[in-house]
Amino acid sequence: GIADLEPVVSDSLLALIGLIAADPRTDKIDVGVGVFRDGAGTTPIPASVKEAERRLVANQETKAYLGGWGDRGFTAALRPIVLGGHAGDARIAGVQTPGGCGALFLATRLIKLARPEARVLVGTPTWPNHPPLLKGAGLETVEYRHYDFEARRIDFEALRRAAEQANVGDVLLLHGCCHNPTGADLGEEQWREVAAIASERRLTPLIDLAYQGFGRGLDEDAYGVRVMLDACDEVLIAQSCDKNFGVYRDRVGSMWLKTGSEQATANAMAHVLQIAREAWSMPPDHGAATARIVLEDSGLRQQWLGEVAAMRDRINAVRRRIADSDPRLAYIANEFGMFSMMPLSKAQVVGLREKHGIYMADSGRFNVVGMADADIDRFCAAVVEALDG
Ligand code: PLP
Ligand code: TYF
Repeated sequence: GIADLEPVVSDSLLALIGLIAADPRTDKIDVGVGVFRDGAGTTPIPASVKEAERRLVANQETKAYLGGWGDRGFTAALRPIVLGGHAGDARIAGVQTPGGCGALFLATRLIKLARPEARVLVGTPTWPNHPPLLKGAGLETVEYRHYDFEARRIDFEALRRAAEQANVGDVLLLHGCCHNPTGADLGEEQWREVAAIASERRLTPLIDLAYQGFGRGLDEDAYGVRVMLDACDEVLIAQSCDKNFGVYRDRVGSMWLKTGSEQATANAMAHVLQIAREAWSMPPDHGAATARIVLEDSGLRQQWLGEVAAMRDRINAVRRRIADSDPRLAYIANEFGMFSMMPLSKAQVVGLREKHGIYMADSGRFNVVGMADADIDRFCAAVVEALDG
């Protein structure tokens, strides 16, 4: 019965939020959960988003249901940002979702529905929410090593081998950019190579695009998406606006599907809407409507592009400073996005918490921009001390 359920082993990232809150020290440093913070250490609502929200509240005349697709203007405005030169391809359709998680939910359930025997190739380590999502969908997974912990870079050979050994119809789960937790992204040539294998072996790429704009640039970060769309007839994209619009709790995202024909896509999307109906029926509106207003207004859009660039610039500047603090951390400058793994044991990670009030995940994953500018030197000194100790 309900009273006899086993206790849940909670997501350690989310558990960390509780640990940090319980620490009474005023100088603690939270590099745990992945939210962007500016130089002052706060997670601001971008000014373009704040203004769009004002307009939304002032002008919205009804909150009557929009239907399972959500705000069609939102997906239309997002289309060129995600798909680039493929935006005009009628074989690609997108639906609004509650965040990237909602998009991953739809994509994985669709795979299970269409090809129950398909296996999903997952590079390790990956975002801790990926395995439960895949398990929840009932999909079998095949793990390969994404990250070489000794060399501190992507283990591209392992990815290539896994893709070459996959069965026709298997799914390649790939982080579009800003790999979480390692920051180790594929380069352009590597994307092209994987796309060629996926095309030849008829694999379906499922690209998780949660941090577009936080790595090399808004367009550059979608390079992998575009190359896969060039090469493959069947592609799934789980997209999130929560980070690049700074609307995390509003749950804004989209799921995109490409098949070999417009008709097959339309048919499959009807199934996708059915899957959504069983989970949330219709996606929440506020954040998506806000993002639409930003994208449709040329002034707000320009302002938002600048705000995304500023977030990206801070990420890369802090990476540089950490990398420059010790040769053992130099690799951090070669990675992208908010996350990186410190070469620390769990005992060293716990030591940093106890001695310095520095909170990173047990794995050594830390949020590069979790700390304020004023805390960077202290953070680096404590990490270097732990590495020496
Ligand atoms: N995918 C990855 C790799 C993430 O890090 C996140 C972060 O939360 C998501 C998907 C889902 O994001 P959302 O908060 O939009 O559901
Ligand atoms: O990896 C992170 O920190 C973010 C936030 O179940 C997050 O992606 C973490 C865990 C989770 C949902 C979001």
